[in-house]
Amino acid sequence: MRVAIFSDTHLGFKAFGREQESFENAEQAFGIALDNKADVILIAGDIFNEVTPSTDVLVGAFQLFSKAKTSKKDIKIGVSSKKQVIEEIVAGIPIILIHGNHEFRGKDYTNVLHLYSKSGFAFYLHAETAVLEKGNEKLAVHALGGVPEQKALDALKLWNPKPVESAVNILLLHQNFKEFSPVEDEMVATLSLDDLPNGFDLIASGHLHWTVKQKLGKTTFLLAGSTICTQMKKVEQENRKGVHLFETQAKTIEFIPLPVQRNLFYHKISFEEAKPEQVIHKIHEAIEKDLKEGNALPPLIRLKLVGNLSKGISLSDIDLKAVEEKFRGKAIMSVSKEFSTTAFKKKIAELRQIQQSKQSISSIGLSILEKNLKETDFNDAFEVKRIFDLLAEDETDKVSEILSRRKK
Ligand SMILES: [Mn+2]
Repeated sequence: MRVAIFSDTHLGFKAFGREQESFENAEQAFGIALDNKADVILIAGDIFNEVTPSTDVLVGAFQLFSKAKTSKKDIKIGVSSKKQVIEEIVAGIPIILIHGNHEFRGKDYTNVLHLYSKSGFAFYLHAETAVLEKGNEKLAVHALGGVPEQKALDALKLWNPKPVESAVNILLLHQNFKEFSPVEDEMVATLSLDDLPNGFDLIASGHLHWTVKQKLGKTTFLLAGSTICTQMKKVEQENRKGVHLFETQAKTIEFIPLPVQRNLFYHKISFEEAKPEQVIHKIHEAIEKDLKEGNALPPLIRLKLVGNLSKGISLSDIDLKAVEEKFRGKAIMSVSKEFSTTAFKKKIAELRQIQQSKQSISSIGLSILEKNLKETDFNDAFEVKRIFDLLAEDETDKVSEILSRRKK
């Protein structure tokens, strides 16, 4: 059998005026699956961008799924879970779905994916196994929808899927993995590749929007990646969006990229005491270069600006309106200004110096006051230590009396 796998279509994603892109890309993905004569289509979660998609988006998904339903091919599929055993012959090419974190809802609510399984357009599985038969070949798809990351390890252990004997076995997930996460935090990932069960031919996960394929013993592990770029992560820059075709007999995976897709360019530009016009110039330069390399679709350009600005220049002095205007319709820009200000750096350095000299709290306070006064035109107008001690004792009336006496 030939299995088409893709993920994270995020139907209904519409940031930056890209309303049609999730559908255009998903349509290409279905096209690749059908043109290459896939026997089954697996989508590993985040099919929709919202928990409760708009009617337009729901109808759009019905249109997409119906392409597979009306494709001529009869395959036998049986779904078994603790709750039910369904055996049926489906018309067309079966689509198996799991929910992602974007569709995830608590027990008390019906998930949007139920709509497509109840109407016979797809099989929505959660902690269930579907067995597909074509001639005398068997394929078992074990599927677990996305669960909150801190519960993922427990959920997988509790479900404890076992490969079906005499079948090719695929495990489908929608989770993060410690190996692909820059931070160690159980809210971000509890699963590690070592926790994955043995005996499966292929373990494919959605959620992370880039593709990774690697061997775990005899098992092939696949991050399916998304069909649309929603976050402009650096790792997505060299990573094309597309469909994976898994051959169950040869156990090979072929990746077919979507023929039409936006380029993503990621830049981290660092500055040293920069003036606004220098920052703007660098941004122009980067975008012009990207546009030369691009294809017909306006590219996504992510600019991360770091370092520091020259003295007295603040973030609001970097006005990007003219740049945005110039490249409107030619590029989709996202700029993050992450400058650290010189003044702030100086303060940190001073505090560190004082802390290292291990002074008492009150003497630290006095030295900060003295330092700050030196930067004004105070010119030793009063006795600093005396005023400081009076303030420490809450003698504010006396302090204001001394200070106003000075003025006269
Ligand atoms: Mn996603």
